[in-house]
Amino acid sequence: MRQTALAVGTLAGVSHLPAEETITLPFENGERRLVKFPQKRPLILLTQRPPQLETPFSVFREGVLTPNDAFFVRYHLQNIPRKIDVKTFRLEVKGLVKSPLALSLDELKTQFENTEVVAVNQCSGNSRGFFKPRVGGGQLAHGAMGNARWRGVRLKDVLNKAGLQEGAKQVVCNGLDTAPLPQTPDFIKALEVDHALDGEILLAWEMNGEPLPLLNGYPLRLVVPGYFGTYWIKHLNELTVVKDAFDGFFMAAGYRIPATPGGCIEPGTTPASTVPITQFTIRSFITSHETGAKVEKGRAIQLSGIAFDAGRGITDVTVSDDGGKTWRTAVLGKDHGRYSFRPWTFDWAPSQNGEVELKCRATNRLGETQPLEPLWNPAGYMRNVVETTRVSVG
Ligand SMILES: Nc1nc2c(c(=O)[nH]1)N[C@H]1C(S)=C(S)[C@@H](COP(=O)(O)O)O[C@H]1N2
Ligand SMILES: [Mo]
Repeated sequence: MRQTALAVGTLAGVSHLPAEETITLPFENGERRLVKFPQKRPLILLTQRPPQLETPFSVFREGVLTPNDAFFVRYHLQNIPRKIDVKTFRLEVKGLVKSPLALSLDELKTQFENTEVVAVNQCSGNSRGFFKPRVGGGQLAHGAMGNARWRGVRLKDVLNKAGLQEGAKQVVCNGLDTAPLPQTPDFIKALEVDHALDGEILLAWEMNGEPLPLLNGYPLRLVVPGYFGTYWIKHLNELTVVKDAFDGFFMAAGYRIPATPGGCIEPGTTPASTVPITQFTIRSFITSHETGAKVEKGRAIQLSGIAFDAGRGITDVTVSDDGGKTWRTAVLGKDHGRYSFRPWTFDWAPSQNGEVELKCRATNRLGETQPLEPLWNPAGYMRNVVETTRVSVG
């Protein structure tokens, strides 16, 4: 199947829904508008220019894969591509390589083995709106994550075709979006060469069986399983192999966490030193019910949800219906691969009237689990505390 240039419309085509189309997120000042962008259903608006859209949490009830039209959108720079012609699009591979490449999408698809992975893409700041004390940055609820089946080729195969030269240290990854002003840093990320060659990272053109939506990186993006979204460069058109650690703004200043074992520090303090953020911490969510839901006393129902980690493998999810005093084991659902959301279910018959605190907690193959009390860092990254869903039984 040959892809033609995608008619995406322009961002001038954004339609604003009537003002009553709002959603209230479960933290202070959580009132948000829902806005419809091209190829997207109405999503929670964070910013218009650049587009930053959050997935309404109810979407995670629809299934283990997040639909493309509901998948969250994160950009940093105002100049995002509005229309891309795949006929002229090239991925350049340059720098410390033996033979520089400029590959069309067709060449990528036909010259390298195609492969797929189901993997979670999650923004470092997912759930930032729950941080106490509050931190600056997009006040996100839990919808800056999504799980999709990505199809593409291995970054490793493309780098090996170019041939790395002696002394290669990092692969610097850049996309078509640019900064509005010369003094604004471009959004560029770097991967360690060992990571880039480990065979897990994909250059993907397809998401859930369809070409990537424009706002999720059409025509090509990096998929870095187990790593925070910041590395998943969209509209990827440049890979530059370098011999020194890349020191662009988004590696040297942005997307860094305290250099402490869990990347966290005492709330309200400043870290002594920082390191770039890397892999996901383990998380789980109840998706069948949201805070405010009403359930019937004595009537058996099923709670369901998702768990994920950096790819170690979820081994266990437990559920509490008494605010964390006692825990019982949930049943794990189909395994879509170690980087995917892992669904789980739990049969429950609420036995007491009134408000009930439901919680779930995941554990992985390494024995890592979620903290019962929230951790904190100044950028509001990597939240993974056991979450609470308050339902009323009556
Ligand atoms: N070109 C480009 N790629 C990018 C970004 C960006 O600003 N520009 N943001 C990154 C960040 S921080 C995240 S969380 C993910 C979000 O992916 P999505 O918009 O497809 O959900 O894209 C990443 N890739
Ligand atoms: Mo992000």
